Amino acid sequence: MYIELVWMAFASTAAANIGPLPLPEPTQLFAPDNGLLKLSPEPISALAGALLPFLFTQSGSPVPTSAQDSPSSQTPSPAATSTTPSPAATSTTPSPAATSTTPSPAATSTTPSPATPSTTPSSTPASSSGYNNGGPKVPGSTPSVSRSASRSASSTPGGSSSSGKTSTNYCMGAQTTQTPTEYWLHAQDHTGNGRGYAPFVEGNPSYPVYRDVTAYGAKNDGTGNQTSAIQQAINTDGQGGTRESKGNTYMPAEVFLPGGVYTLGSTLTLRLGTIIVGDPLNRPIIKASSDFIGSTLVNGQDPASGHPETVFMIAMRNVILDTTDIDSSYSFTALQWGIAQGCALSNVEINMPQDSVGHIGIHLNGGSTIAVTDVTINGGGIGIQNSNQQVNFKNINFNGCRTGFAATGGFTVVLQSATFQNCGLGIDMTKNDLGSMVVLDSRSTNTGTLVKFHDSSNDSGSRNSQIVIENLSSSGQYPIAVTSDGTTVLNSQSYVDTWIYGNDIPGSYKAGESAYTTRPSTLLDGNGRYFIRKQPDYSNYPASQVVNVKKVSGLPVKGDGVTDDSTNLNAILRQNAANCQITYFPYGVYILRDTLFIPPGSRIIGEAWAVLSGAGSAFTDTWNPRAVVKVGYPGDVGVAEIQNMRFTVSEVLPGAILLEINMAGTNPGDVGLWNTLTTVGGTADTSVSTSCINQDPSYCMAAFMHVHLAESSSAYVENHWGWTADHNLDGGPSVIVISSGRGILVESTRATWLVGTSFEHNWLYQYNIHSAQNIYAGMMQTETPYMQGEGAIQTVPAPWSISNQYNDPDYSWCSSTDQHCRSALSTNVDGGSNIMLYGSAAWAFFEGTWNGLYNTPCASGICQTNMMRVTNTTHNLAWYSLSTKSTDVMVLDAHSNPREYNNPGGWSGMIQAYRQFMA
Ligand SMILES: *[C@@H]1O[C@H](CO)[C@@H](O)[C@H](O)[C@H]1NC(C)=O
Ligand SMILES: *[C@@H]1O[C@H](CO)[C@@H](O)[C@H](O)[C@H]1NC(C)=O
Ligand SMILES: *[C@@H]1O[C@H](CO)[C@@H](O)[C@H](O)[C@H]1NC(C)=O
Ligand SMILES: CC(=O)N[C@H]1CO[C@H](CO)[C@@H](O)[C@@H]1O
Repeated sequence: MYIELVWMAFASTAAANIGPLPLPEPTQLFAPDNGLLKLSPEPISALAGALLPFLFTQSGSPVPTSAQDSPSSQTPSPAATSTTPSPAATSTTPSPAATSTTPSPAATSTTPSPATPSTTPSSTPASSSGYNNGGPKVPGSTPSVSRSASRSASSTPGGSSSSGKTSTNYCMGAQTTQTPTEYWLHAQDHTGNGRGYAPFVEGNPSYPVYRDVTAYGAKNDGTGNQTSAIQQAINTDGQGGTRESKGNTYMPAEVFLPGGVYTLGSTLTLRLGTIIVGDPLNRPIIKASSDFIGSTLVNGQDPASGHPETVFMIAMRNVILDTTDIDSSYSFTALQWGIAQGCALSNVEINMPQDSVGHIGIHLNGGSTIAVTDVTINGGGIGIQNSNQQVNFKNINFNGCRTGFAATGGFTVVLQSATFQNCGLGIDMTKNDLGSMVVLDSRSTNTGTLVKFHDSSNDSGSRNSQIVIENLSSSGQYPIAVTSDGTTVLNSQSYVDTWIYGNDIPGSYKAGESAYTTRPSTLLDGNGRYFIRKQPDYSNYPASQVVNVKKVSGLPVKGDGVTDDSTNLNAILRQNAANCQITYFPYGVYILRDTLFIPPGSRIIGEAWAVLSGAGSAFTDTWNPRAVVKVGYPGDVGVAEIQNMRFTVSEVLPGAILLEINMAGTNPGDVGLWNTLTTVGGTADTSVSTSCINQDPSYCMAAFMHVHLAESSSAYVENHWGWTADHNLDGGPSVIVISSGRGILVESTRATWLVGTSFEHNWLYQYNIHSAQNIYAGMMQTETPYMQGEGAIQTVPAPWSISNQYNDPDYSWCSSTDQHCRSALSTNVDGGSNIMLYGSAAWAFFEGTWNGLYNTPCASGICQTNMMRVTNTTHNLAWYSLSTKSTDVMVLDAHSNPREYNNPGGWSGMIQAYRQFMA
């Protein structure tokens, strides 16, 4: 009660302070970014590998970002640089233009520029199938005899129905309208047999996965200084020691904050493998005291990992960060979030002083994370300052920030469903340190210029700061786009369909061109935006509706990394679906020797990325691959929500499909994944991490495929990392050579949303979008396996075989010995229609054999011949912001085959609008 009153008081003050005019535009007030980023850009995981041998022995090169390390840490430092451009600024950020390995091109005049086909609006709806059209749901427009159906029959788990379809659809729609007084997670058994159990923590069977900060003495009444108590809850190993510098995956900590106000007097530092969870019924406020020592409230970038690109497995959700008691002129950061893949930030609010010049809400100080979702930022000098390599920001609300989003580095950003209200400036790209920005489905109200940016149209060499704006609505008083010198290049207007500033294919660089994008209606919500859905927290369910899989009588489940839990878990999932109950997986490594079938009516939530791990002979036959986890049978319609889970293999399993989704929902998002991972090797819980040391990848064909979105599926996937490991996160050999067959196969025709996903180091491709229809994807990040290309021991497809059943690209366009050509495609778009892709970040770094040192870039500067491919006349393919590194042909499409050479920007090549197949 007290808390709410405090916040309401603040909110009304805030409202009173905001006049009809937007804040004045700031002058430059960027905080200097991490000095490490002065280095020429490194591969995402490179620094990880380089540092790994030292991970447990203090690397000696901690990132100098924590407040304690700063010389001015004894008192908050005034924002000396806030009213003048910071001289250091330009030299401390990476230059995306550092493409010294690419030939220096002559602009884009060498590309043909045929008439652009898509500059007129289409008056017909793009799609006639799907959710927005009413009537019974039919599986797309393809013939009803489905390949996936026949294929799936052969991979039916022994213990489950063998029919092609689940007979009953359970638990449709919303389940409860109650408002419980206690969050169900808090009410779980956290000390008895039902608690999370980390089987790979040696010698500590009572290691506490779950920590309630109040049990460590933290007070939530706004008094005192709670930093040390909460830090202790994060740090403790449960037996008097610390988790600090103890790796990523075997010692997870889910740290729960009940509602209330936690006042901190110094920086709280998260550790690898830490999940901060606030009570969503009463989001806890983490508040900087007025006498705070330091300049960062919460540091998510564990200093022990050395570089932001190696900060894996950190998450924070359901919290409010508050810096309103810190002088608004001081340089102060609410959240330092220089982190990597496998991390999550969701349902977070940040409150900063109004009219601030020095406060930053979230500072993504480097790193390589994929998604930041559902964040509201009030006040402050800068809402988000970003130099992360590639990020999908989704549903971000900037209210009264002097600058909403400040780009200080990185290569590509998708800003989806952002709102700017009462801000001085929406997006600042004047530093020219960001390659590309897509502003999608966003709204600007009473905000100054939406985007101020460096005009790279006449730059020689790399052209950065490229922009696409699509589906923007604006309250209209202020210009939409203005260049650094103040020239308005897109006037104020209430609506922008599509506007392009950057490399355009077919054609050449467009210095501001209006265009139209035809969106399939089935992908849209009621407001004409691409459908999005917030991660469910089940806060309206009483604890009695939540079933802990380790507490079901008669169906014992261990999660101990040894016992086969598949039979009992299958029974529990069937039972929970039938009873409309939520399935809670306390942390554990749940071994599956048979397929785990997730039936319609399932709601599954893990603690700290609970692990489902395939094992044994069911998954060894590469000619008859089987799903380790299978969501529905082809044709099933229902609810299947899955979150905070990791899917993996506990040994080399060439016939394992980690996750197969066949189910669709009645409504968009009924089948959804939030904050999930598929991993193959690299973690403490699998023998793949220790056994795969032969340089010949045929010795370690560790999984058939990460994820299959089958033809009848319709899924919403937010923040998923599909990683075939290039290094070990938690000890083991320093060189591992793992070959997983495939990343994600997307064959869905009904509607698919991929909001911030990544697939790395898979052998035949990262994304294969085959005969698919109605696909939305925002930010698809990939890396090519490090042991392909020139000098590779195995040449694609070897050691794998092309599977016609799974519609593999067959590389028949390459000569049989051309290893540069026979390197994994980042994204293969094969036929299909209505494929809407926003933000690809496709990186290649190494070739030949893998030395684990990250120090030998591809000899010619070009690792592979083709990065993307489009074939079989895809209809209405819109591909905005396509970034590649160290490839020759960016898109092999048999039309213009655009090359990096002609489209320099970003890490090496960038196409801001690829509209070759839009119709
Ligand atoms: C808050 O506590 C931390 C940890 O004990 C301490 O380092 C810091 O100085 C305290 N802050 C203030 C303002 O006293
Ligand atoms: C870029 O060059 C073109 C052609 O020389 C010229 O017309 C245009 O004004 C230049 N733009 C800027 C921003 O200098
Ligand atoms: C694409 O074209 C190839 C070669 O023409 C053909 O074998 C394949 O079946 C086609 N795929 C689709 C999805 O039509
Ligand atoms: C945020 C925004 O501008 N949304 C628009 C997207 O486009 C549809 C029409 O296709 C508009 O109705 C929305 O307002």
